[in-house]
Amino acid sequence: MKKSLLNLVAVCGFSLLAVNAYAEQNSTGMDMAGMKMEGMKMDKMPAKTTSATALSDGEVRAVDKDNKSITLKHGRIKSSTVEMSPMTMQFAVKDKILLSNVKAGDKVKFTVENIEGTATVTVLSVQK
Ligand SMILES: [Cu+2]
Repeated sequence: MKKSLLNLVAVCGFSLLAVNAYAEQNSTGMDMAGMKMEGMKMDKMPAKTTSATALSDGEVRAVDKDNKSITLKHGRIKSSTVEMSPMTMQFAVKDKILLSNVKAGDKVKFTVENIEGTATVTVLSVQK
């Protein structure tokens, strides 16, 4: 019993990586045709695959362009690699250019991914 559960987890993990890689190349995202689904419960999949590109809400508290970081009061985060409850914290920013149009007080939509162990903002857009 336990062993088959472990196998299932391993298969799911690998499949998610494959889907993410595919999505980045094509942006069609949900093409599951090539995946082997036997022995896998479908209700395990939707939450993770659909959240891969989901944006989180945040409010900017501070911007530090020199250190490529931003402090956000953020809502719930659920990206493909990061899950977090609402809090205020500092994030690394993948590219300095993301900070060029943003300032403290702005409302933003953003995505955070785990890049080499650091929660890093990869997408950031200011809400008007
Ligand atoms: Cu947080």
